[in-house]
Amino acid sequence: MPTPRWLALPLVLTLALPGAARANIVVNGGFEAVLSGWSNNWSSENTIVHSGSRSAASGCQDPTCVDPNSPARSFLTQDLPTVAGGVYSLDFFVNQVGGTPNALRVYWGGTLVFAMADTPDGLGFVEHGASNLTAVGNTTTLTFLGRNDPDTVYLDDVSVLQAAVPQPVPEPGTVALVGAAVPGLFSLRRRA
Ligand SMILES: [Ca+2]
Repeated sequence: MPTPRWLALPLVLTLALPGAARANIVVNGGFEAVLSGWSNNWSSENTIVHSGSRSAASGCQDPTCVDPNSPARSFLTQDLPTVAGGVYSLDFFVNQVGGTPNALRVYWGGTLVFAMADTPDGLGFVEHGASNLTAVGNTTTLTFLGRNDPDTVYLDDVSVLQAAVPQPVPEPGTVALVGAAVPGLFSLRRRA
């Protein structure tokens, strides 16, 4: 039975567009669905946001808030679906309201990849991130730990994107085969 023409088309497009659009693998990274998708002891806020109508917030007051080994840590965690060995970039917005002491630490698969401390008050939301993050497996845990003794740390618009994957150069024989196969399909269709 001849292969329908519409089955051949996605194959051609895939070959022509190797750098397809990359999707954010974080669920509810903008916290518009409150804290759905996250394991946490933070709160959801609707007053101070970077975008939309909600952000995540912590008013944890102690150095233990950002100690990953402390039961008193203030954590916001999500298990991300990753490709083992894949390289990712992380991006997010933080607003430390109220002055010092404050802190934010970010862990990727249990490894500290970002830290900030004692940000002055009044800066508003500031964009931060980390790049060249390698996935340790098919699931990688992303964790934020937050501290703000005088008031609140706000987090919004968390995204994790896979870096562009270098495309293997097709074997010359493969290209010739595809090139020959597509006109062949069309000619079979005409004869049907
Ligand atoms: Ca938001």
